[in-house]
Amino acid sequence: IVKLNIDNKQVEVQRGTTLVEAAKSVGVDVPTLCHMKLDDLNVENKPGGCRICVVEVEGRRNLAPACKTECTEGMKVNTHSLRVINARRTIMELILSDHPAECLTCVKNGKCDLQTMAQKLGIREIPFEGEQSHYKEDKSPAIIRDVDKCIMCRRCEMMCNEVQTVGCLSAINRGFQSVVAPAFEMDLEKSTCTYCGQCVAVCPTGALSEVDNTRKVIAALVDPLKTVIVQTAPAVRAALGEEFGMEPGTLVTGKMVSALKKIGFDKVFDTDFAADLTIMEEGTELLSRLKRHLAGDKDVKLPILTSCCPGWVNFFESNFPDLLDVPSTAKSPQQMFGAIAKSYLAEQMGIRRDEMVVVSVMPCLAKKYESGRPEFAVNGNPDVDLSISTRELAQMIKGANLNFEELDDEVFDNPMGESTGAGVIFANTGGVIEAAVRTAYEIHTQKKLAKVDFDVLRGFDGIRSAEVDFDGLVVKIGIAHGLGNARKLLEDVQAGRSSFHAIEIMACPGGCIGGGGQPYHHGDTSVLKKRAAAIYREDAGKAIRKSHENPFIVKLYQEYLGEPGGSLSHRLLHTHYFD
Ligand code: HC1
Ligand code: SF4
Repeated sequence: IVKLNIDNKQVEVQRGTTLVEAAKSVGVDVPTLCHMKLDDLNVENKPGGCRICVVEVEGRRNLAPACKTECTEGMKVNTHSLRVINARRTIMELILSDHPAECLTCVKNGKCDLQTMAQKLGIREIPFEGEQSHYKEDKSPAIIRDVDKCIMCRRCEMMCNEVQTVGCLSAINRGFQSVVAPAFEMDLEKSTCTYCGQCVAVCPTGALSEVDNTRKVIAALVDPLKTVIVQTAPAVRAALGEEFGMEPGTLVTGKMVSALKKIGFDKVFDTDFAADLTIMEEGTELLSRLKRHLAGDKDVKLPILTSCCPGWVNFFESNFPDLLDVPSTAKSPQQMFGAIAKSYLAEQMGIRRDEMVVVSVMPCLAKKYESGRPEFAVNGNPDVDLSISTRELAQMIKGANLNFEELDDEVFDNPMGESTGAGVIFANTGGVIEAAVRTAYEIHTQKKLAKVDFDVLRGFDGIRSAEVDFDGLVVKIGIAHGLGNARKLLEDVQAGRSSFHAIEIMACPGGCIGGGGQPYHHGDTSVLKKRAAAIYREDAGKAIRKSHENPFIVKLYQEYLGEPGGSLSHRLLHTHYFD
């Protein structure tokens, strides 16, 4: 224990605590730009680079960066002396001297940490003439790097290297030329980037952002020759409200549907419907692999890995090319939705597939890339035409001048808007496998589950495991979220050490609720837990909670697909992977 004084407040902290953390513990907010601590992920970014957090420590000649300075016994700290404030203003002026003044048109306008800090510090002019470096914009199918706006905070590196272990981003060059970039300054598209978007989620400026598809969506909506339908991912409803000042964890399903209808979509459907469909296909595949395994078939691949997360698919395709036949071949719900919409639904609506535009609203940036994969198109016409993020949808709602908070709740259209609680919980880490278990258990045992909630599969630990008894058949389940955790489970599979029958992997911490396209959490990971709780509430309130009981799914198989895993299902709903 160390005792010190911060702004005339007595503080007691553990040895090794930094001043910024100690100050926070007594309600003193030391401003920071580069520092970011993600409690639930056990990572902290403190390169001490921006110097905005300098404070005055009695007896020391120089100001001390609070994020790098450890507390010592008897320290007397002033976090806002005139000397401190003056220094912070000068530091900010210096940072801005090497930053494009494009705030009005920047993607981060109104949400930029640098802009907010400059505003707080009352910066009115930039007295220094910096050497403005110019890099070319790097536009991938999902993410744009505009590194002229990079302030070298290194938060993206922490996410990419420590949390995701992708190792795509690192600091290059020196002085004014220093930026964060993929190796050899190659374009993101040519690098090992998975498009998970976790770097975008923590970037304080507009240096990393999503590809904006909102203009293309509006162009489709005003085209009289197009029928434009939209699907909304499970996680969007638990986060969209944050963009309108609502508390994290507020469910806005009905308002979201209402807003989409007012914006002008011809039909508003739910990705959750397709999540139920995914369970039918993936659950069947799990049971068939298990049965073959029990029958002594040595060629069967176990564990089966979930395959609905495109960041995760990108990761295993480039990092584990020897395991491409291990994941489920089921397409993701986004892609299953597109495939069914442009075949079955288009037929029902009496239109050609090229007259239909399928838009998806996703918490995820990798979904933009996934929808553009050539195998998910027929004669060049994609199953999903345009994917926008939760943030982009919020932008569209604001652009349409809708008063979101005041909107009445509306319900999804049918037939592709009906979903069960199992489809909803896809949004959370552990949710996909819980949904699969609810269905696989009942199909395998021919018995009704006494309780549909599987608390053993829930939680926030990066790697979790559980055993579920299928009436004598003990199914061993692994769960990982965050690609660094996924890598550990995958290395076990690769080395033949894994005893799991099924593993669920989601690329983003928390699962889709923590996706790279969600409202910014500004380092507060408790936001993710509040969204997760909201998703479980939505599930608990659903009349039907098991995918195989979704009446529209039952009808789809009866009228069109035949059996799960049958030949039409295989053609429309399954895929293969590439190294
Ligand atoms: Fe997800 Fe999925 S759950 S991947 O996290 O399987 O993005 O929300 O839409 O496709 O359903 C994301 C969320 C989403 C798919 C589903
Ligand atoms: Fe790394 Fe993910 Fe960002 Fe790609 S999107 S650079 S993998 S953090």
